[in-house]
Amino acid sequence: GVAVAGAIERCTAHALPDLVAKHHEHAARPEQCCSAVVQEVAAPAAVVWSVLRRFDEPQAYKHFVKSCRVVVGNGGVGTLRELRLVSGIPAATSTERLEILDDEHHVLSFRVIGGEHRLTNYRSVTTLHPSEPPTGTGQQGTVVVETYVVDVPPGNTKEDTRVFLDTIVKCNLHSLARIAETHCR
Ligand code: A9S
Repeated sequence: GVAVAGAIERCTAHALPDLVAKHHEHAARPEQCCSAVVQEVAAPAAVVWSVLRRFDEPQAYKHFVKSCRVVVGNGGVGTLRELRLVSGIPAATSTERLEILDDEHHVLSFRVIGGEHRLTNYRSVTTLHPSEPPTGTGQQGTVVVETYVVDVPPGNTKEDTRVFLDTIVKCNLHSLARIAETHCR
């Protein structure tokens, strides 16, 4: 899309290493919204990454996913997955493409390219950052940063869209944290 000067909203997670900060710069057009969610984890980045990087197994930590089938690829960039979602949410399926999988810098990005739901042009980027060990644990911690951009569905406001999607992303990252922390016990 064409960027309209002055009407562009930029979502940048601040205070990140330059190398990964650039991945979080989504330029949202006026009819889009973007946001950032941060989650602390009491487990080393390598452990968090081992769960996050499995593009073929999102149901390991995303509670809204009932099942996942890889339709193209082997888990690397370009892999396509088809999700079936749990009942009770306004969506049934989602087709998603892996855009970035950087094992060295701990960057993962995917895009929603189809499915029975109302999210058009959803793209998210997740990065991991080593942090101070949470007091008492003695082991390295991790800060997870996830940003996304999406079209605001017709009939919805930016604010509603952001509240809905932030809730889902927070749930996912909270669950990712609990699972990584369990791996370390
Ligand atoms: O899966 C994610 O990482 C993030 C989101 C926001 C997923 C959204 C979703 O899977 C539902 C939870 C089903 C909500 C899709 C693709 C559409 C929805 O409406």
